[in-house]
Amino acid sequence: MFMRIDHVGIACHDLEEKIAFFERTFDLTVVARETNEEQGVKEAMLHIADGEGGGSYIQLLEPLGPDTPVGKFLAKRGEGVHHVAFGVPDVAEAMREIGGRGVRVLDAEPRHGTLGSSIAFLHPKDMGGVLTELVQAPDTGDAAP
Ligand code: V0V
Ligand code: CO
Repeated sequence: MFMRIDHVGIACHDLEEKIAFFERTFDLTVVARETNEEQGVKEAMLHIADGEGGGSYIQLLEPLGPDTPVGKFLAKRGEGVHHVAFGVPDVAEAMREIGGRGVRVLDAEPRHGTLGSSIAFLHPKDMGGVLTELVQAPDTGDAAP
């Protein structure tokens, strides 16, 4: 079901400052920046590697306000790992399968994620304390018949 780790999401107060730290410390490169109003974040993806079905990344997340998932997380826990995202071939199917195994799926339907992806979240309380995201990479046409 899980093909790879798509990204690890890290909550921070200052996106630009954290991007500069990752660039100069690990020689990582930003491949996308996006503001996602629905998710309440301003985020950047830093490329780690390419793999089957898509790449893997560090996702840096700055909240758009205090009453957002990342804003609440920062107030409660401070900066650090916010979620782990797994690549799946079909997010709707993964939501159905995992939901049927007693894990709360936080989204009724797939949402818009970064880099054109489709995403859904699983409740951290059902996932050993780890907020978990499912990611379906955009259809690039590579797999066309
Ligand atoms: C909250 N909790 C967490 C957590 N956030 N535990 C582990 N990891 C996290 N990130 C715990 C929190 O400590 C509480 O436990 C409990 O869950 C309830 O938290 P809360 O602060 O009262 O907040 P809620 O219940 O209002 O919301 C928590 C959930 C919410 C997880 C339901 O944050 C959510 O729906 N998240 C999914 C959307 C999201 O995170 N979007 C931002 C990333 P105690 O203290 O009661 O024990 S956007 C993204 O990744 C994008 C766009 C992308 O990849 O493309
Ligand atoms: Co994410």
